[in-house]
Amino acid sequence: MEVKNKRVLVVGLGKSGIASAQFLATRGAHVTVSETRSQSELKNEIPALLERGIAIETGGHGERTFRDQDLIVVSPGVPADVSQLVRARQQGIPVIGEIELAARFLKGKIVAITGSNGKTTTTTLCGEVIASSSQRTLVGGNIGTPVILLVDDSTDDTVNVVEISSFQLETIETFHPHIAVVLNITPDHLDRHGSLEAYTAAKARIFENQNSSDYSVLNLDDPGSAALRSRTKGQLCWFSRKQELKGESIGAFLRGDEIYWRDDKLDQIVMPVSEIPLKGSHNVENVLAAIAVGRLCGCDIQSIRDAVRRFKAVEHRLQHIATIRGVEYYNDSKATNVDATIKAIESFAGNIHLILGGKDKNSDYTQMNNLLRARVKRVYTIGSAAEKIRSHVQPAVEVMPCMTLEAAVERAHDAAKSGDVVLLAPACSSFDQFENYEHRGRTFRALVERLQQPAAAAQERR
Ligand code: UMA
Repeated sequence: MEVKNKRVLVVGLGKSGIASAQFLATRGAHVTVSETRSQSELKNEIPALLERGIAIETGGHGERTFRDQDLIVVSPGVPADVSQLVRARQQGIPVIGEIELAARFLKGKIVAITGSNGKTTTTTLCGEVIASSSQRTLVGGNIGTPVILLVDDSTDDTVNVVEISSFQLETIETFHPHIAVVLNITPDHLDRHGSLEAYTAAKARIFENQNSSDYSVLNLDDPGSAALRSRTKGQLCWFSRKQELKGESIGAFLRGDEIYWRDDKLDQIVMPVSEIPLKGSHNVENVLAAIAVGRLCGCDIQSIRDAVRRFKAVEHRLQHIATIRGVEYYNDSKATNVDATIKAIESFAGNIHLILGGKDKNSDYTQMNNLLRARVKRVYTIGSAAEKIRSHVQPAVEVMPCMTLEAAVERAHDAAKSGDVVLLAPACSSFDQFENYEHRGRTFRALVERLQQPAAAAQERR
């Protein structure tokens, strides 16, 4: 793709927008960026862009800015139906996302991972599994490093392991993963996609450019993922915690307490489940998916097993923060939808003090009620979704409205007894009170660490 001397508009000045604008300017494009935030909010980002000769529109997307462009590159957080984009498409201007832009320059193979939950853990683990067999590996995407930033480091023998969201899949055209994984599909982002069907359709686009020399990795236990078998031309590879693979099927599965890999009608033992150093049955599924990817990339079983055993929980994903007076504190700030929160609760036997809330995504919180009744001692609500959550879950569990994360941590700390768990798994996005889920998770950690200080001082005094 030639961008030299082309007029390119980049929409949105977050991580993807900044990286795309810089990339395009370096390659000689005439770049403009358009962003809804004000100039003062972007005072840290603007100087470096101006230095590169990039024109900047802040405070909204002007109709005229979108005219007379050769190409528009949108950030994933910008909805596809923004009126200026709709009109640009009608005028025949190509509109692509950062992933598509990157795909046109990236060298090597692509392993792409999507799903409603588990993407980041699986992407990180796949990266470690493949790297452990001495293959050149780069990791990026929705996990936090825009894929466009991988381009300069990629070579023909690189395996690019990328986490891809439904938002990013909405604006692909030629993006072609050699291995595409859909971990699971449960309702998420319905505020943006409108319906579960539209959300599923966006996820299924990960297979759009695959052919019979590629692999599509699906979860046999998850109806949403398994149903996508009809939407791909790639060779199917399965993973399953609940069913053994038979016949011609290839994939990773559980038999008793051991994980097996099946290929060429042969079952090979990979490792016992007890060696997985992560909590929760959802993480067994993530590991099965990563083992499947590792085998499809030609990794030997011993290096896969070693990589899994060495793996540490990714930050903000059921991450153990501290034990204070016998109470365990876990940060699962990345549980930004109801299904992820259900999986987090299922990872503990009971006695949970659960912090829920943030920005609602049109979610149905009543789905948690059976589990809340069985395993949660009290729910502490925060953020703008607090009242909706209270009305949905109060029939099942005691609810304490707290407004802020700080108040919730303090109340939970006051109430929890030795053997209890304080769990941040909010089932909502964070944007009402925090910059993002990482900021929310870091804040939780800092609040918990603050609680630790008096405990440590008291222990010293004793
Ligand atoms: N903006 C506009 N116009 C709009 C909407 C937004 O100008 O109509 C501006 C915002 O004011 C903001 C910028 O666009 O300045 C934000 O762009 P963005 O939301 O696309 O955020 P990035 O910083 O580019 O981060 C994106 C992903 N964000 C989203 O999809 C919301 C990051 O995923 C990803 O790590 C990053 O690209 C690199 O690939 C985050 C995420 O929350 C983790 N993802 C969702 C999820 O995992 O559930 C999908």
